[in-house]
Amino acid sequence: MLTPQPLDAQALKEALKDDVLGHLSRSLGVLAEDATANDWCRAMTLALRDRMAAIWLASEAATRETGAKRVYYLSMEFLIGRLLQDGVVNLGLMEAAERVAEDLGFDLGASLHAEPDAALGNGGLGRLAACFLESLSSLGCPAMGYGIRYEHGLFAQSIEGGRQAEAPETWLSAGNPWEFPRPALRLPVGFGGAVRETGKTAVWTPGETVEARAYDLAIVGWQGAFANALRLWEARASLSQGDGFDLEPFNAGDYLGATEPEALARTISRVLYPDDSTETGKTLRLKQEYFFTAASLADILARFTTEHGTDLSLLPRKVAIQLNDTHPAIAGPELVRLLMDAHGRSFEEAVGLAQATLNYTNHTLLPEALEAWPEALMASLLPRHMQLIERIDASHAKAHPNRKAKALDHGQVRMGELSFIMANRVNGVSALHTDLMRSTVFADLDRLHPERIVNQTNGVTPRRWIRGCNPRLAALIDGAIGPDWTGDLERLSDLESHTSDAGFLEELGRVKAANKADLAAYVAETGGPALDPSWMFDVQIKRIHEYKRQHMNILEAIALWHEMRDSPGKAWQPRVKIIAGKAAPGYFFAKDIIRLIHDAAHVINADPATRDMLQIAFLPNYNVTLAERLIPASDLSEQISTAGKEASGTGNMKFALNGALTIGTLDGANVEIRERVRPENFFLFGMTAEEAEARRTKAGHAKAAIAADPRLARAIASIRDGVFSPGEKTRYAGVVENLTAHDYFLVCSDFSDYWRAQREVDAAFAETATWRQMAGLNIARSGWFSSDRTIRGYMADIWRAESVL
Ligand code: 26Q
Repeated sequence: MLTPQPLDAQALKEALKDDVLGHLSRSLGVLAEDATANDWCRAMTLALRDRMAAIWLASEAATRETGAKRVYYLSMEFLIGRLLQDGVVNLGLMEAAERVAEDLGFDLGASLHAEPDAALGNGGLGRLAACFLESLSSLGCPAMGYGIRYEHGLFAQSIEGGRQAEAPETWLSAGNPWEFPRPALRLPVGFGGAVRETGKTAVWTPGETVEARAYDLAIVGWQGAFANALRLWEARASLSQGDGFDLEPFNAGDYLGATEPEALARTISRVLYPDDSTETGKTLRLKQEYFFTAASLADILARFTTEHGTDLSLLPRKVAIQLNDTHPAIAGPELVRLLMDAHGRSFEEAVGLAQATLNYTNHTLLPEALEAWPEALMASLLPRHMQLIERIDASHAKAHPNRKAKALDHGQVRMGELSFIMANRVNGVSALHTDLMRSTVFADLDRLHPERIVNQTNGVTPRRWIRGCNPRLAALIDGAIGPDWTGDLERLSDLESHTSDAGFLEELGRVKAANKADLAAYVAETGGPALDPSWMFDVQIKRIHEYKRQHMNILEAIALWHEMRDSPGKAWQPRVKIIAGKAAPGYFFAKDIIRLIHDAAHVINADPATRDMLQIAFLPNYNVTLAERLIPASDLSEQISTAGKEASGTGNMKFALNGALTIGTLDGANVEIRERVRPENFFLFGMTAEEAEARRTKAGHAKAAIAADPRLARAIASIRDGVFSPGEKTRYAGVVENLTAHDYFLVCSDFSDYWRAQREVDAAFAETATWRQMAGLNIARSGWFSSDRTIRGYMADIWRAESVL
C-alpha cells in the first residue's frame, strides 16, 4: 500500500539518475563535470530524501487514519553515523546506485564515504537508540525519536605522542541535506524564576526563556515499507529577545553585547557531553535535559490534542513515552505540571496519567553513573518541578509506608528512583542486568511494584550491521538461504545446515579474508600500521573504561610478548590486537590506558624477536563508520568486562552476526549470546557476577592473584620498571598502583583464566576449517539479536502499540 509499484532495474536506475542529476544542477548548482565526491553525496542524499519524504508522509497519513497509538523515544543521544548507505540499502537502491555511478562516472564508494558521521552520542546507549528507530520503521510502528541537534557531536580523537587529544566535531559545518527544518514550530522553554500559588493552581513565571526549534530527519525502514521521524531540537534565543539580536547595544557600538542572548541560548544545544558513565553534575547538562524533554512533551501533547481532542484521560491509550535512561527523567514532573497547571487536572489524576504513559530503560548499575542533582540546583533552575518532585515522593511514601528507596535523599534528587516511581514499566537491557536491577539498585522499589520491572534484551539492526557493512557476507547468505533474513533475522538459522558444507565454509573464509584485506588497505591508506590479513585479527572496540578492561587485554599482550621472547622456536599463532575507543576527556585513568597501549605497541611492534608474531594497533577516532569497517574484518571479539558491570553490550552482537568468535566473560548479553551459539562456540573465562562481588570483599585479592601467576607478575613488573616508558619510570605508577592495591575491576583475579582462554583461541584458530565452522554457527544462531525482536518485545510488553502495516 505504502510502497510504490516496483520498477524494473532499468527504470529504477533511470529514475534515480534523473533525480541525482536534477538535484546536482537545481539544488546544488553544480555541473556534472565539476562535481566532487561530496557533491555526488549531497545530490544522492537529496534524491533519497525525496523518496523518504514520500514514504514518511504516507506513513503519517496511515497512522492518522487508523488513530494508532504513537511511541515516543526520548533520548539525549542518537548515534546515527552516516545515513546515505543505510538509506540506499533500505530503499533497495544499491544496484541502481552502482549503475548510476557507473553511468555518470563517479566513484560510489567515495561518495558514500564523503558523508560526515553524525556522532550525536557517546556509545552503546546512543547507538541503541539509532538501531531502535530503524527497527520501529521496519516494523511499521508509528513512532518519533526526540533528541538534541548538537552543533558539535562527540569530540574527534587524535593521538599525539601516544596520548589522546580532543578536537571539536563539526558534522554540520557543510549543512545537513537530510534535515527538514520546521521554522514555523518554535516552542518556548523556561528556566528559573518563581512560582505563585493561587488556591489550587500554580503559576510558574520563568526568569529565562529560550526557544526550541525543530529539525526532522526521516528514518526509513527495511524495503521502504514505512518511515518515522527523528526530531532534533535546537536552542535559540526567543522572539521576545529580538530573535537573538539586541539592537540597543548594537547601536551603542557594543557588537558582542548585541548577540549575547543568542550566544547564551545556543549554548544549550552547542555540544554533546562526552561522559558516558560518570555523572558530572554540570548545570548546563541539566538545562539540556529539561530543554529537550520540555519541548518534546509540549510537541507530543499538541499532536495528541490535534488528533484526539482535549480529553487527556485518553493519553495512555494513544501515547507511550520511553525514557532512554534517566537523562529525560524530568519528563515525569514536567508531564504532571502540564496536566495540572495547563490542563486543570488534579495532582492525583495527573500523576496517574503520567505513570500510565511513561516508561524507563535503565542502562547501568555503576553507582558513579546514577544521576542525582542537588535539590538546591533543581529548585533554582526548575522551581515548579522541585515542588512536584517533593509531592510525588511524599505521596509515594504515603502509599507505601515501609518504603526505603526515596527520590529525594540527602539533599539530592535521585533520577533513577524518580523515573521508576513515574513509570508504568521499567526495563533492563539484558537478562543478567535485569536480574541485577531487581536484586540491587531497585530491590526496594521492585518489592513494592513487582510487576513493573521487565527485561528487553538489546538488539542491533541487521540492515546496517550485516547488509550495509558486510555486503560480501550478505551475498553469501542470500545465495545459501535467500534474502528474507534481512527482515526476519531468525531465518539465519537456515544457515545451520550449511555449516557442515565444506564449500560454504570455504566461501565464508574468502569473505572474511577479503574484508580483512579491505581493512588492511584502509588502515595503510590512513597512515596506520601494516596489518597482515593472514594473521588473527583480535579486536576490542568500545569506550575506554576500567570496567571494560582494555588494560587486561594489553597486560595479556605484554605477557605473551615475554613468553614469545622466552620460547622463540614455538609455533606461535600470529595475531594483531586491534584496539580503538575514546576516553572521556576528564577520565584520567582511561587516558593512561590509551597511552599504555601506545607505549606497549611502540616497544613490542618493533621487537625483531616477536614482530612476525605479535602486533598491537590502536586505531584513532573510533566511531560508527570505523566500526562498520572493523567488525566484518574481525576474527576475535573481545568482550571482557568485569562480570556484573556491562549492562548488555551491543558490539558483542554485531561481531557474532559477522562471524567473529567471542572471548568473553559472563556479563550482560554475552550470557545470552553464549547460550544461543552454544558454549563450544564461545571462549568463556572469568568469574561470574556473584563470584566477582564476593572476591572484591576479600582483602588482598589483587596481591594474591599476582603472586599466583608469574606471567601476570612479570607483565606488571615490566610496566612498573619502565620497559614501555624508558626515561620515565613513574609514568604508569598510577596504573600499577590501581592494579596491585585495590583492583576494583578484578583484572588480576581474572587474568590467569583470560590467558588460558586466549591460548585456546590460538589453538582453535590454527584449525582453519573448525574455526570457520564455529564462525558460521555464530552467524546462524545469532538471529535473535536483531533489534526487530527487541522492538517487538517493547511493543508487546511495554508500549502496547501495534504495527499499522
Ligand atoms: C550522564 C550524566 C551526565 C553526563 C553524562 C551521562 C551519561 C551519558 C551517557 C551517562 C551514561 C551514558 C551512556 C551509557 C551507555 O552507553 N550505556 C550502555 O548502554 C548500552 C545500551 O543499552 C549497553 O549495551 C551497555 O552495556 C551500556 O554500558
